[in-house]
Amino acid sequence: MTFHSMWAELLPVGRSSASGGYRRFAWTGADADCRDWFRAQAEARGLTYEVDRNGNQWAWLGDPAEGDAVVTGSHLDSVPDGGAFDGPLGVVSSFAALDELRARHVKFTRPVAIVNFGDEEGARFGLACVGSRLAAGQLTVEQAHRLTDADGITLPQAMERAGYDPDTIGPDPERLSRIGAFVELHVEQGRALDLSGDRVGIASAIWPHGRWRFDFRGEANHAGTTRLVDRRDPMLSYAETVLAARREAQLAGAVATFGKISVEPNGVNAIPSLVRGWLDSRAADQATLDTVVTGVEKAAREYAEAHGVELDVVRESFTPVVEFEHALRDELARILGRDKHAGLTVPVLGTGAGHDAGILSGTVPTAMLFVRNPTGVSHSPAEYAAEDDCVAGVTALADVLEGLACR
Ligand code: HGY
Ligand code: MN
Ligand code: MN
Ligand code: MN
Repeated sequence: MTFHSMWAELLPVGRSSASGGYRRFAWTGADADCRDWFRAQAEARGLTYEVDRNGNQWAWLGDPAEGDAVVTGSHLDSVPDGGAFDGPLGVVSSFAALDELRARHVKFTRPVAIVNFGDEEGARFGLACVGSRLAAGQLTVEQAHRLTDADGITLPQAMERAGYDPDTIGPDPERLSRIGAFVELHVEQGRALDLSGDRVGIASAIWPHGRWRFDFRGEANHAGTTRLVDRRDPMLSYAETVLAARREAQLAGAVATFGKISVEPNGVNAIPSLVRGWLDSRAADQATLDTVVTGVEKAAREYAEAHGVELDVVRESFTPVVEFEHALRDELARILGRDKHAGLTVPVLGTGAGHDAGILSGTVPTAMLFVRNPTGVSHSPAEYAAEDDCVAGVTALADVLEGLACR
């Protein structure tokens, strides 16, 4: 199957006809369809298919027990109204790269695997990279059991309903110890490659990032009859906090976003009793991120007090800075530097986006390839990469796999 035909097959899965965006949330029907697709791709190629204890899917060429495997892959789930590329580009390119290597008649000297990590985006349960975090022991079983979606369904319940055994979840050091190198190909989520005029780049680092939940609690009351001075309106302190986040991020050269909010009772003619907003903040280094989040929280407390509102701030997740392994990165640069399609020097770039590769990097030598995104737009239906660039990404990934697994 060509890149194009695999891409076309996956394209309609979980796509909203209203927005054109994707809603492939972990352990839902759309996710199951993506997983079926992955399994079919593995089986069509005669690869050994397996699902690990955390629900991540693997397709093996060669014997995993040999160890020192070269693994590639990404994720198939999406954010709410996400684009087609974030995640799937890496998985589809992995299968296409393997096909290309087989067409080159290379001789593999190490086992190779393709992986689809479950619940990378955290759109349903609020925590990103659940599958890789569990495997790497960066999320405990107890924490995983407490993850709950907007309908009150817990992660184990959702897994069970999707036909997976939730009792097996937990650290998977044995499986990770078989991996000698993990390379994740991903659409770029910025415009660095477009600006440098390159189709493919190599990742240097991932910014530290996290999610914080701000609960502003006030008093529900009638929107028509309650005098302004008598109100304890949490929406006001929330709104001021959004502005403070922008200010703090701008001052620090970081980013801060309130992209999700829930309001109770959520009535057009009621002053809210609760406004819950989620802050996503990221910066190039830890100290800067701390400054931003501390600044936002301090401002939020002042606004809350001014409006007679109570505030709780909970850090829901945090991922420290990731510096990808230099030796593997240099190896990728050496391999790709030989190729005309990627130019003589391959750009090396950092990113503010989280990835399973970042989670694994503490345990396994890990690297990433980025494919040009001409607008830089991501986490939106407008996310795009040109087919020529995707095909260049496949060739680059095939070259990397050949360089690593066929020496
Ligand atoms: O960066 C993120 O928000 C997610 O991990 N993809
Ligand atoms: Mn994403
Ligand atoms: Mn992604
Ligand atoms: Mn009334």
